[in-house]
Amino acid sequence: MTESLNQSLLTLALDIAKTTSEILVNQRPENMEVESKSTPVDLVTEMDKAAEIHIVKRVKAVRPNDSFLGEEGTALPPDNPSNVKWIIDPIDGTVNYFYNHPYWAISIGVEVDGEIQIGVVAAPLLHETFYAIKGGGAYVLHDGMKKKLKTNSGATIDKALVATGFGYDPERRKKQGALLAELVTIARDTRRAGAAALDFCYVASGRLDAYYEFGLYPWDLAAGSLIVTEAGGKVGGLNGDKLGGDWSLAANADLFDEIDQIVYKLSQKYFN
Ligand code: LIP
Repeated sequence: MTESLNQSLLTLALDIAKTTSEILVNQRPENMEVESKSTPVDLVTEMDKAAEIHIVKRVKAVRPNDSFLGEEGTALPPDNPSNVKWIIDPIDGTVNYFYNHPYWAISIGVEVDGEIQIGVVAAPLLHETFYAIKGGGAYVLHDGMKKKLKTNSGATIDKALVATGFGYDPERRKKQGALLAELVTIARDTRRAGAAALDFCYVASGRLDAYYEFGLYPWDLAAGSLIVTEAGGKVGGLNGDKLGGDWSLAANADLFDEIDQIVYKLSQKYFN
């Protein structure tokens, strides 16, 4: 039963990611309305809201009792909730979208009975859709071709390409910058591209060896974390914590323990 439910949820999520991509690319206004959230540089555009409304509407049309956890909070709880919850970041990498910078994605995670079963991350301007089904592997669709995803292996921190991201609060960015300034002297190199969901997918596809960040929300990591684990990688918090707390870490399985302890020690130095 779970397998056929998961397959139908994946099919629906992939189709919704496709129609949402079409809206975000084809209807992107030159002068879009934008508001700020937690700080003046924490943006939400009219298209973030429009995309989330579209996603919720499409799901409700076929699954009216499902629940939602969306970054823009546009969905009302159903009267008689099912065991399925959609965890949505309609535009992950909003600042990039606002600047027409291609590194942004639609992230859709689907939980069944509280456990993530489906992850879909679509990057329309990069012509790639990453997806995974629990126990079924992780894949990327690129211009109609499907490729199975597998993380890197065997990296050590001095040969690791590590991504991270920053929050929107200046005091938090000060600490994040100080931690990165030390990490960059230890790792092969670092990247900060601005979309957590895609950073997870890049670990899953071997384009990064690891990705860590402080302060992610469930919608930033729901889909991407499943894609990493289904590609053979490992995700978690730091120092044995589960994913979903203050810290998020994803890495290939060989590197995870080493980078976990390095980032953990740096977090104790710069975040306390
Ligand atoms: C973004 C994350 C990114 C982080 C940004 C921002 P948003 O999410 O994907 O990793 O560094 O500060 O939080 O706000 O664009 O959905």
